[in-house]
Amino acid sequence: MNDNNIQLQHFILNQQKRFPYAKGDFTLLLSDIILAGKIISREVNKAGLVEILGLTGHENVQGEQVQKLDDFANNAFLNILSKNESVGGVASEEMAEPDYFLKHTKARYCVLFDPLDGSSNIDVNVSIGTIFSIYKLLNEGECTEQDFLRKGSEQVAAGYILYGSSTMLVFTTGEGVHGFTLDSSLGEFLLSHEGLSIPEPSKRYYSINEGNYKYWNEKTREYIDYLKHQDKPFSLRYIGSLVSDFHRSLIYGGIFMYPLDYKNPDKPKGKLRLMYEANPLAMIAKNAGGSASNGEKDILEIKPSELHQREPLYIGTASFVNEAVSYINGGKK
Ligand code: P6P
Repeated sequence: MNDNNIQLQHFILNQQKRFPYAKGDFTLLLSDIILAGKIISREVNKAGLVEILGLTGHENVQGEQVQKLDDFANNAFLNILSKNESVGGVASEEMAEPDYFLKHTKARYCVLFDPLDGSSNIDVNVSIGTIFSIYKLLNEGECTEQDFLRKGSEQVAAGYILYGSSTMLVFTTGEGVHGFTLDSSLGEFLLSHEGLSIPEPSKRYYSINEGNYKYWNEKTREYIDYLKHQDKPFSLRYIGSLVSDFHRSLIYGGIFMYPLDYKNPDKPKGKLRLMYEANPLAMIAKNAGGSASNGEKDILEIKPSELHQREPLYIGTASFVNEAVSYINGGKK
């Protein structure tokens, strides 16, 4: 464990000193995302109490409207980032189109986020998460759709906030991957995992929804069967909440897979979103020595054609990802 007295903001400022061009607005942007995470964490942690505390689920004792957690999380980001003049616009899983902050004529960044991924799991007290991705604007001061349709390799920062047994923020700016744990008594994220690296684990985990087995193509089915018939088989771990399944793969090693599914044989598709799920997690995986693929190419090298584009995802320990992708593309074991 690390020295837990390093606050997240101090850590970011220390990192910023290495970027002479940094004007502090990037640090302020990360601080705003942290604030949104704290606000969402507070709401997520009391979600189960809606009934118990006599909160109607529509209007609480303070007469405030109790929003669906997805909407609440999305609004938390919008309310905070729309006041940050370095942000030219945001895109969200919860919004069909980006929100452009036209008055921010000196903006330098745009932000994409999944405000509360896996939120249906909150009803059964399973961890859920926020995922975010930050790009520098192509032209300072103006934000257009093209600023959002970027390869993941152009991200300047990416991260997630995991609302679990503790609230953790994990992020990278390309200078390693670092984890911070929220000390709710202080209201501060404190450094708990400096310099995370995805291990090549001796105990090998794979993470996939086996319930989709009949919807996979033959090579995918063969590969999963192969994993189960090793002398030393993999162990299956599947939470059904992307941030949790990825976080375990980051800490313990292993591979998370969401293959193409052929429910519609004429139109096979992935489920997970490229821009605000796969790309940010792929940036983290890469900076932690792992990798991420859509089964054909590096996730970070996919040029998106639309904002809410879905992709298959293979992410985690590099050797496991490489083996899986090679096998499902006809490579021999
Ligand atoms: P399935 C949650 O709804 C989510 O978007 C991700 O968090 C998770 O990885 C995936 O869907 C689970 O999908 O089809 O296994 O229920």
